[in-house]
Amino acid sequence: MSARPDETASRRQEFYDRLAQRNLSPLWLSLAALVTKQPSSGCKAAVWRYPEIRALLMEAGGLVSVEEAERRVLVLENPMFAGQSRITTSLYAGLQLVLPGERARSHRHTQSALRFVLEGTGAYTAVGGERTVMHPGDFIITPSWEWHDHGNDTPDPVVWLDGLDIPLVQALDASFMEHLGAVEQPVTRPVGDSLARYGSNLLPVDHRASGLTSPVFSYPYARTREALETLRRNGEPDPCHGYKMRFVNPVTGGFAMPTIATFMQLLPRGLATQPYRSTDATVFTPVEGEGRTHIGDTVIEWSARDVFVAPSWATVRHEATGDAVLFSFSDRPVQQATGLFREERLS
Ligand code: 1HN
Repeated sequence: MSARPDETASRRQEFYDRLAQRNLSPLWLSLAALVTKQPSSGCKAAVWRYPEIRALLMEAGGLVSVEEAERRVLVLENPMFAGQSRITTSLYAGLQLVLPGERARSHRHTQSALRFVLEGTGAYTAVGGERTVMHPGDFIITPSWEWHDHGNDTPDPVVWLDGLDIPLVQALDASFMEHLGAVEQPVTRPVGDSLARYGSNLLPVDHRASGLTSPVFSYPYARTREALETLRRNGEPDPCHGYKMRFVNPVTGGFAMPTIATFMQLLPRGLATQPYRSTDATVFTPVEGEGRTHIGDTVIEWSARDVFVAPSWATVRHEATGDAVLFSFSDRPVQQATGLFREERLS
């Protein structure tokens, strides 16, 4: 074969066009982009500042009723994934507002959700017939396919961060959703029931593991904070993470949710952590304090209730200018279950 280069190119193009008509494509043109040497999604380090989003959320409160919206949420979209409702490649995040007197009607879906309370005390979310009362810093779970509705009978707005596995469920094409047909599910258990049953280092004597999600669906901040404080008194921080704990399902010791890992870490004032990277892109929200985080070449200055995201395999270093507490979540359970998770300490 001794064709001129431009002749070769045009014959190939004509061939590729015929392939496309039969829903075929040549792997040799896409292989390098499909199987990369390292994670290379478009996901980019980014930050959303609370005062700015809060103002926009309140504006949304005046423009759209909760009945119309179903959930009044501003979606945090990674700047590289505009229009795709994802903050990382696999996870969704949004800020939700429930105004005084409002009810967000009951529905259920196969997507799992976490709520991390940013502002407001005394609103509630109901799951499994039990209401849980929200305080700033609480981590609350809505398991897959459980009815859930929210209400706010306090005089103040409540704002929380939603984290869902929407892009994961989308990738698997396994989304189902339905409405209860009533605004609220019947309340069948008193406030605090599941915490007493499952969240007190005790389990009901005949409890058998069932379901993939922690039966403790609310992890109050007061308890989490106290544990971190005690750890600080008792020993040295981890060089990469400070005092970092993961939320667990007390029945299994595994992550609290099947698809989303959640963490809380205390960074003492002045601590500069050593560089660390992992394959689980992570969404952070500071609960207390101030600092900055280096994510690859990006430097993000943060204070309480901001939200920022670190992509997969980006090098992360935190610097706490005051005592700081960070909540974070990622898709680590999925990566560990499939043998994909990698992490590296770089110092
Ligand atoms: C949802 O059900 C809630 O129940 C929040 O509060 C955000 C985003 C996408 C799909 C369902 C909620 C959601 C959502």
